[in-house]
Amino acid sequence: MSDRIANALLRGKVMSADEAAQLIDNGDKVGMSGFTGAAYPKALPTAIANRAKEAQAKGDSYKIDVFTGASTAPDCDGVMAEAGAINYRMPYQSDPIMRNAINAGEMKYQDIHLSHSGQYVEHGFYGKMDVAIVEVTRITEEGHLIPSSGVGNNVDYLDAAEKIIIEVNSWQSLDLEGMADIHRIGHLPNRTPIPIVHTGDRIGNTYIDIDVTKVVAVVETDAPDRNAPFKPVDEQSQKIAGYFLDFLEGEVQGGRLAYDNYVMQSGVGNVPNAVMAGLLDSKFENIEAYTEVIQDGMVDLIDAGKMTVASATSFSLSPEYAEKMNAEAKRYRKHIITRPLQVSNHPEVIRRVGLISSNGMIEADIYGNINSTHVAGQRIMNGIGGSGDFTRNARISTFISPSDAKGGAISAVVPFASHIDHTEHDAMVVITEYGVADLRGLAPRDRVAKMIAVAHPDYRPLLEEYVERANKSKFHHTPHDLATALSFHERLLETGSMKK
Ligand code: 0RQ
Repeated sequence: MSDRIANALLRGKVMSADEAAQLIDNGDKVGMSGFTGAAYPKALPTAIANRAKEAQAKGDSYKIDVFTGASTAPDCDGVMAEAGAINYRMPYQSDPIMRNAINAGEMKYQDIHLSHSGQYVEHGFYGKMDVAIVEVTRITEEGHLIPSSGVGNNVDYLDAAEKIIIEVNSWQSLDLEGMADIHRIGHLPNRTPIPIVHTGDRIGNTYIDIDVTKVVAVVETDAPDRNAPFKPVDEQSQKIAGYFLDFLEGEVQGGRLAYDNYVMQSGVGNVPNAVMAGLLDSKFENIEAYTEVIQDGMVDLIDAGKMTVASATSFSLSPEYAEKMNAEAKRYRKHIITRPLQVSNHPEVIRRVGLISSNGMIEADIYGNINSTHVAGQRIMNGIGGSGDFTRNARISTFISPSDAKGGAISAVVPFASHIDHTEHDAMVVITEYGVADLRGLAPRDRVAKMIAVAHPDYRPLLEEYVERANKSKFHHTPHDLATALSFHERLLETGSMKK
């Protein structure tokens, strides 16, 4: 194993996770690797959770602030949340235990645009960063770090932290070396353009250079990334995916897209997977992804020769595909680039490559405002993630979602979104299993009929009733009846259903 630690100084820092956790103090700000179940530290989170439990048993407190790239896994966010080891968390999570702790007010969470998170640390918005804990696949002789299955905010945290703890994970393939493209966007006021013109451009190093004197511990691990298997594609997802593909076809027919210049960004989940399965049999060729995470569907598109390049910051693969990636990383690295989050999600590049974004949502309102994060305006689900980075800067932004949730008790189309992540100025197209609401070029009142047409039929009469009331307003640009604008959500909280 120590052949993965080629640097002599860092080889001398090898210790157990429990020993390394002793170097993290109560109240520390800790930047961790980790992005959608990949590349997160496998050993330190449990050691930190154990420290918190030991402290609590003695009547003391031990809590840290945790910064990552995005969500992690049960053996990272889950164990630390369960132990009450976290005071503050940013920028994204999707762990059920952590979500409950946040919604119960037991820990604090700031859900922010992923592209902002690294630079907020760099700019000192959080004060000093005490520790960076970063998983790597290998340390070179020079002390350079070879990223594992994701990059996320690692560069920013390694640069900012006073102490560095490295986890060297032998489960991660050595053939991942060469996949990462590490470029620093530079410090203000001397930032220069990011020289990515095409999604596949490589502009940096395959390693992260660090100040090795900051390394206080190196911990060896061999645990797999804990990505969850995808749900099998169901009929509803297939319908939504079908409408999305029809939409793309319409763009080709309208002369706004060609079969060989589709650049995709895709959120993760059931529907995006169905979209990618649909693309396998479509006329689209030479598809490129400039996105946040590499998913199973993209791997299939690469294997089928349909996708030429996928640029992202991390993997988000099922366990089966993660094993396949590890076994065949040498082949895949010709098609896959992992970049720092500040590059993968950078507005400048997103705007330049002209991608079509597609993300999930909690709800949309009749004017096209999108809520991605809060159920009934209060209960956090996951977070905005990179959806804002992509939506705001996409050539065409789409949201794809079932028209209802929780067995029909919740409508995904509501009079007024109870929390707005993506405004009506950014969202262009909303797609459900009832069709496509193409809102481009439409004044707010002209969007209403389109949105109601993609709502679940059970909710259309309630939405029509609302519109009738709203239209009595004396203002006719974006009419609302403020007294009942949130009535769907009120009913949900009172009765468990948005239905009357
Ligand atoms: O809950 O798992 O308990 O059944 O949300 O919903 O329909 O499976 O869809 O997995 O795409 O998630 C918005 C949460 C949708 C996700 C959200 C409940 C539903 C279910 C999952 P259960 P589905 P998805 C960045 C991409 C923000 C971040 C983002 C998300 C669970 O897409 O977190 O876009 N997005 N990142 O029942 C109550 C509603 C609901 C609801 C769904 N209206 N009210 N619960 N659910 N709608 C870019 C990348 O490149 C990755």
